[in-house]
Amino acid sequence: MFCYQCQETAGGKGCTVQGVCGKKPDVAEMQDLLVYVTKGLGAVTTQLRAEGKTVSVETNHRVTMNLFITITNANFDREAIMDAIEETLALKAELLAQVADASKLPAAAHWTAPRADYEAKAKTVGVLATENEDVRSLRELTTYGLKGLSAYVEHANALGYENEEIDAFSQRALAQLLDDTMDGDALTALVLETGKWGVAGMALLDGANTGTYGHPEVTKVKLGVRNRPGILISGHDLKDLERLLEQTKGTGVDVYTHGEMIPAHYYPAFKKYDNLVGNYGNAWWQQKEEFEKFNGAILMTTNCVVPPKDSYKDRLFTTAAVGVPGCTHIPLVNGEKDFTPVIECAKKCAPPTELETGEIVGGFAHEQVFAVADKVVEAVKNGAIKKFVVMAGCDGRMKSRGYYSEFAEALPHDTVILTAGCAKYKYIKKNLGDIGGIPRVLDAGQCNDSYSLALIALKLKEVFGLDDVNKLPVVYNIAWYEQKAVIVLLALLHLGVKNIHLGPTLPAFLSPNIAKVLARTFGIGGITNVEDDLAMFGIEA
Ligand code: SF4
Ligand code: SF3
Repeated sequence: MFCYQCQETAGGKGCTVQGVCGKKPDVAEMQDLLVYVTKGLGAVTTQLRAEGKTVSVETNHRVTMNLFITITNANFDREAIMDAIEETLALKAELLAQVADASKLPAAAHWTAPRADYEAKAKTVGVLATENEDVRSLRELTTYGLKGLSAYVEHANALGYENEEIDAFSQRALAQLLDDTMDGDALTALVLETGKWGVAGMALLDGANTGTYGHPEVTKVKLGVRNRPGILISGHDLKDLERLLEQTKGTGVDVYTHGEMIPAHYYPAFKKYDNLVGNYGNAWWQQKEEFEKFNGAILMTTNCVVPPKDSYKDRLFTTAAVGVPGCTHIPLVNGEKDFTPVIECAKKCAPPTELETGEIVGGFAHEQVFAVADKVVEAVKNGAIKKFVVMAGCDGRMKSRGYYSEFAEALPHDTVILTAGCAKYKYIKKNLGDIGGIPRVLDAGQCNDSYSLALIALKLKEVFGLDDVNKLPVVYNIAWYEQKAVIVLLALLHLGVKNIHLGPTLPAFLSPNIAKVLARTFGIGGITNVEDDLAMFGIEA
């Protein structure tokens, strides 16, 4: 196997024996093959569109789901991935028969085989099949961006929001990744175009979330527990949370959020459920200890799942793109999901063991910040706020991420942290105070709500009458881990944001040459230590 798509890749180079995430070679291979057949499907649908034919919503969903399955920490179930390959091949064959001129289609568009032959093929279509390291780097940068984009689009689709243009782009881009005539310049343009559609994808999801559940508002989220059995729901899918809350009504079972689900509390529509108790625990990587202590049922709606310990494996349920061998998967049937097995499991469990008490404050998405824009602008003008530091992104298990806690604590009192994603767990419980009533940590929500942070920056640019978003007193110190962070980064580049610093390490999939190009063109850089980085960002400690 060879995988280098996430920040924790072995030795900062690539996982070759097994994934640091727990992904085994036989699973990694099937993910490679799933990406390959999905590229083939993309070539077929792109040709159909070129011939003026319509591509169904179901086909678009197949593509996004396939890419989502291969995101870091989403699916460890080899059989489930093989099922996805088999279904994709069947769909591809059906669509291929509708193509008038198949002469220019790449080999992946034609490839098909019985299940027994998947393994042999998988070994030939991985990341290293592209020999030139710069071409490989640009192809993978695009692929990971598309994976992140697909995850966001899938959530919007779950709420009934579609955007055929985004799907058409993703599928065309997948097809172009098979095209050996694409040179460095063409691939670089494709990377940047992926960022453009990343903005569209995040806007689609923002519209889906706010259109369905209202605009996030400033909210105090409880951290303690109640004395009833509970279900812990994790991941990013708000539709699954809504279904679960409806189905647990009156059952005596409480619901708690974990990790990336915490921003659900900020939406008005979820406030009416009195069994939505609070948030339990921290970011994804602490789940082994926290799921054990939770005692109840756990529902993983998206990444990030860690291969579970036996102590809670029978209480762990998956749905949508997530898969863990041996854990019950709740399917979507006729547009609905039946969470009865999860609820019945919870009823037999002890209440959660309390980890902490207190509360945290969040809900600073774009509308909420726009509502207090006058106050923010005044604080900037009178010098009470000197800098905004965007610290959005992911958390992870590497010790070096302690940097982000230290950095947040070292920031002077005239700075405000803008955050989104699970990166916030490094400082959101630290009570960093407020500036004239504006909290010093403004949490917009999930990683996709980095879109909100971009809108806030654009609004500030307008209010201050600036011609360039980079003239704002905003700096970017972003933590990344998986491929959703890649699409967020590409989206920010598309919006013209420069000098973004990425940590704790730069992506292994950036070859030295491509890293140089990104540094030269966009000022992208890494991090070093808190003291030097504060100086680099022009912040006086
Ligand atoms: Fe390694 Fe990350 Fe790939 Fe897992 S997802 S195999 S940790 S690079
Ligand atoms: Fe976190 Fe996986 Fe990236 Fe959604 S949940 S930000 S790591």
